[in-house]
Amino acid sequence: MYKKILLTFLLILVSSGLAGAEVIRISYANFPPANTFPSVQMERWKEAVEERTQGMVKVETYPGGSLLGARNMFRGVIQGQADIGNLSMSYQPGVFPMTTVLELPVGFTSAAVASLVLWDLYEKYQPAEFEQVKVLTMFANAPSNLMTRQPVQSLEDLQGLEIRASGTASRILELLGAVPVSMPMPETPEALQRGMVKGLLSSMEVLLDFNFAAYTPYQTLLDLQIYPFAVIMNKRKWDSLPEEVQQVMEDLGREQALWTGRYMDAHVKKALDYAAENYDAQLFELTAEEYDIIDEKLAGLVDEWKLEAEKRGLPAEEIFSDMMRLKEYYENELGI
Ligand code: DTR
Repeated sequence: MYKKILLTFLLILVSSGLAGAEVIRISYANFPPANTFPSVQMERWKEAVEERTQGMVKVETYPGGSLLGARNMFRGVIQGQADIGNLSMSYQPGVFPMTTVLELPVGFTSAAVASLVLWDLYEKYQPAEFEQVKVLTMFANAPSNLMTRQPVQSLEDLQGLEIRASGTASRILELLGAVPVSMPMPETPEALQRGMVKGLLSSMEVLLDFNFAAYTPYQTLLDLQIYPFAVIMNKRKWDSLPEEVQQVMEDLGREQALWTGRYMDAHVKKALDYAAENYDAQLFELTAEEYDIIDEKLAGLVDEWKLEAEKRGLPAEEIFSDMMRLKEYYENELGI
């Protein structure tokens, strides 16, 4: 099958006279370091595109904020400072009213399911929040858990604790009695080392990828919200690409979402082993009663999102019920 696609592509290439065309160079900006999952997926996407276009396209990757940082990624791609950029919607509260539905604490149990739900919702609703760019793929991290410098073994331990988060996760911490300190992930290591925060609420692969296991050897199992990401391309750059190249990228959209989700889920397990082996990390669980109290305290977030989404002209009820339907479907489909 793959050989057939390859042959067809080569025939199109030759017939369209593109065979001798110049290499198309594309810059791809990312905000976290090269070893973190958003940058690892970037390298996989680069390899897939270069291979499937038979070298017609050369993707130059810029991890670690070396071209655009977390806070100026969206604007930077729209203005053409980078052809492609990877952004985390939670860093710009209010800018992405539709896709932040994925940040609600609705019990996602894996990044793979959350990534497919996010991608399908984006494809169906084509939200106006992304109309200035071409969206190449979307994905999510694994459910967020607490990683702290000191043990948090009860909700009482969490009261008044400064915890780093972003987007809806900051609101969640506020409702649980912690003190949220909002910042993009790359600013978290310094905040932890300087004692500005006592921990963070995010997916636990960062115990390995940012070596947070060294600073936050205590984890509390909450399995709360996920953070949604988008990989976007400058519209003028997209329009300039040959149709065959655009087709390769279109075909990668959903595939890359699932690849990244699966990578993330496997990487969390690796990170927990690393933390236990190297830093004697301890993973605490709360009591059943406390998990019920958390559900009660966070119950109002869904209505908060619906109200804001309706105000922004979105079919909130329809989007939310689609998300829950897709979540159940993919949990069964993927068996996770
Ligand atoms: N939005 C991010 C989610 C995240 C989880 N792991 C990483 C690694 C690198 C960058 C971002 C992330 C957060 O701020 O938690």
